[in-house]
Amino acid sequence: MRVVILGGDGFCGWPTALHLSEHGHDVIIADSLVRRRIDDELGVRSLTPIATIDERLDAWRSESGNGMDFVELDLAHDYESLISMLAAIRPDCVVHFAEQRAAPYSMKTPAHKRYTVDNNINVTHNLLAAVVDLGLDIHIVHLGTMGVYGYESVPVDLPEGYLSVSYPDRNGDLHTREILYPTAPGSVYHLTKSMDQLLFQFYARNDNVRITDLHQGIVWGTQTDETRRDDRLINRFDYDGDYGTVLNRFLVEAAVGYPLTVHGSGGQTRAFINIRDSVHCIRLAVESGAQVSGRVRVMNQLTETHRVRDLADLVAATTGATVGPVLNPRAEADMNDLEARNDHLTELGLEPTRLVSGLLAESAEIAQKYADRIDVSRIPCVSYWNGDRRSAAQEQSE
Ligand code: NAD
Ligand code: USQ
Repeated sequence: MRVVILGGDGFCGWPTALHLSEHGHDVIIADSLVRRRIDDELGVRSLTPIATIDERLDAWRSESGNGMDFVELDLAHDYESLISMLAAIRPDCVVHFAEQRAAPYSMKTPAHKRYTVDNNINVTHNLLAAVVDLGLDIHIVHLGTMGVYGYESVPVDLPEGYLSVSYPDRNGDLHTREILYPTAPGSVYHLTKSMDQLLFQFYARNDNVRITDLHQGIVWGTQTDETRRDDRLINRFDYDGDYGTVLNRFLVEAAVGYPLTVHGSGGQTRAFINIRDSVHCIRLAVESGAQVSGRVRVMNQLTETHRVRDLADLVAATTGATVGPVLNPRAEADMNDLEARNDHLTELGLEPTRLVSGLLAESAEIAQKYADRIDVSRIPCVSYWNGDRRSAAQEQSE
């Protein structure tokens, strides 16, 4: 298939581009490289030394014999170039990763909130409008998040996108219908993913656009079979207080002897998936596009759920690190349970890689290998969800 990857220079997009190319697909990457500029804004760099996009593409060409084209464009603001690109390529599938994806970054200041909404909603809507504008019959695969469901403990396994609801009419007769699962986003970033869902629902109904929305959990790890093949193909690894996600942060913290930063009680339960499973799931979604028609196909993309403090204990046991709870900068429940269905991807062939698989040790080794690139001053998370959280942090430091 001919596949355009929006955001194909990022943490999930780059290994996915390589994986799809390795599996015989003709891949074109579109990216504004804004994520690299955000590193500059924050004064941080990936733990792993990532090559420039040109070096990455050259390395893949010489390593695999497969070329991938690259188009640099701001998908949120350059609609005409998006139209020209899609009209010229006429892809079978577009995989959409191109959003500002860090919850702490989205909560830093009003400017960061506004950037996140402007960027994420515009990219998604520009893509949908362009597909209809050009009359393309293509499949869109979007990377959404498990966070759209929220983290209230519920007595059921979270379904895949839809909830069956029964309600009485004025005569007392019950009616049942399926609705989008009510969203409960925990950050401005997660809010944009909730809004994306409505855009998808509208365009699927109104214009028969074929869409798969992957509700992905927290991705951990860094390398895949393809990114390991040459140092210039190495994937990025974020560990700073804005972009680093919890398990990868704990591994980096362990590598430099920094107490593992468990937020609050650590009773938060979240969904996880290794980067290798993530790229495999996206390939399964792309290759099963013919199954999608009518309403948006929603698939939960996770392999396991864990409590944050259990992860800290696991990393401590694997590496000898200490655990050092910090005041939670986020406004979130201290404790929640979480179970979710992932039947769609399991039926398509997902074989889950569990945390106990040995890959945790591999990721810990990568953190150790590049420990001299770690700037410990960038580890604390100093993005506060609201005034109360900021005041609590200030009081504690006085
Ligand atoms: P990332 O920030 O590493 O990559 C995003 C890429 O999109 C970057 O290369 C960036 O330059 C590009 N981009 C952003 N806005 C753009 C624009 N306006 N025009 C062109 N390019 C633009 O993020 P990631 O971790 O690879 O996440 C990719 C997607 O997967 C996101 O939508 C995210 O919400 C979702 N996701 C990520 C995780 C995770 O743990 N990393 C988990 C669940 C879902
Ligand atoms: N946490 C800690 N210590 C840390 C960092 C985080 O205890 O040092 C806690 C947070 O308070 C939160 C949990 O760990 O309770 C998860 O935080 P995270 O930063 O690992 O993940 P999150 O902010 O939810 O975002 C990440 C990705 C996002 C994706 C989401 C999937 O950045 O793009 O959508 O995971 S999900 O969590 O399923 O919504």
